[in-house]
Amino acid sequence: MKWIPNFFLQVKDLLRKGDITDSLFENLEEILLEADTGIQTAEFLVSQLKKDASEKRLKDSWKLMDCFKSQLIKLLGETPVPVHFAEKGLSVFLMVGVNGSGKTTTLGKLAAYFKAHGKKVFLGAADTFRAAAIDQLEVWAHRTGVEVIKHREGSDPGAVAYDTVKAAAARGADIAMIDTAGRLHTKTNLMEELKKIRKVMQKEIPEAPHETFLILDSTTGQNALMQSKIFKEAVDVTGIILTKLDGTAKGGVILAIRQELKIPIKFIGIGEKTDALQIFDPARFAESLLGENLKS
Ligand SMILES: Nc1nc2c(ncn2[C@@H]2O[C@H](COP(=O)(O)OP(=O)(O)OP(=O)(O)O)[C@@H](O)[C@H]2O)c(=O)[nH]1
Ligand SMILES: [Mg+2]
Repeated sequence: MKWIPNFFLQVKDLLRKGDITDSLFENLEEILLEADTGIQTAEFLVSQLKKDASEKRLKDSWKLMDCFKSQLIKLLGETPVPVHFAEKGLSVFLMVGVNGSGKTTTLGKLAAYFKAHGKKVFLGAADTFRAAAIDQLEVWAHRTGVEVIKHREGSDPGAVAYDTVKAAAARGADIAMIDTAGRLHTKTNLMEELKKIRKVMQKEIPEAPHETFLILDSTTGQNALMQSKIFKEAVDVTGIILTKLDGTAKGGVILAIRQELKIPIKFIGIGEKTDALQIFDPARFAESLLGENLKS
């Protein structure tokens, strides 16, 4: 599945033909801001391009495309950051994020992805906030042919996480993935609840969770960035999964996250279907910018 961020197309259009002028740089900055890269990142990118243009004495705007691409790669890092697995035995992945960000859907897609790579996967329905959340996870488990551990609606999420890890380990699974609620029905703080889930699973596997994935909805733009800061402080996020990049012009948030938080983006979600998940590969992402012949 090929996905090209909206703002890439806009940048491409802008640089397609014409001279390098001040207003070109102004327009470029505007596109980046609209795409939610944040002021810091937009200004940084534009100033780098201005520098490149004057150092290389460029005249035609399309020649800036290569510079833009290499700046993107510099900003995002050259290679994908791989998923961290346990050295041996069970790897535990915790999914966190505000409600509606795409935790359960992403967990379903990941289950399919890992299963296709020969892994035995268990899912834990630790979003006990509502019965529908448990049902939704079961649908994904059924669809992908993996096991799910659940308790009743309203039960203790920590207990579900513990049982999932324990059952998965006992049955020789490779991966246990724990779904969590985006909000709570009790007065307990969401962050406290997540800390508790982590602590409880560590009774069974001290290194768990091997990954804490923060699921962010890219359509919320700069808001996603704010959320990351809160989650990062509370639960030691190890990787970000950015969802709903299909059909949003806000893809620039990818750049802001990398620049401001220094947490790697490990996967991106580009649709609701099982296969609409990609490993985030910075070089390929930047490459998609140059996918078409610019001079034509
Ligand atoms: N277009 C698109 N939709 C997505 C993507 N990921 C998730 N969704 C949709 O977003 C909605 C919310 O997804 P969920 O997975 O239920 O989100 P959640 O974080 O588990 O939500 P809560 O359980 O309420 O906290 C659903 O309608 C999903 O189909 C994506 O990459 N692209
Ligand atoms: Mg959910």
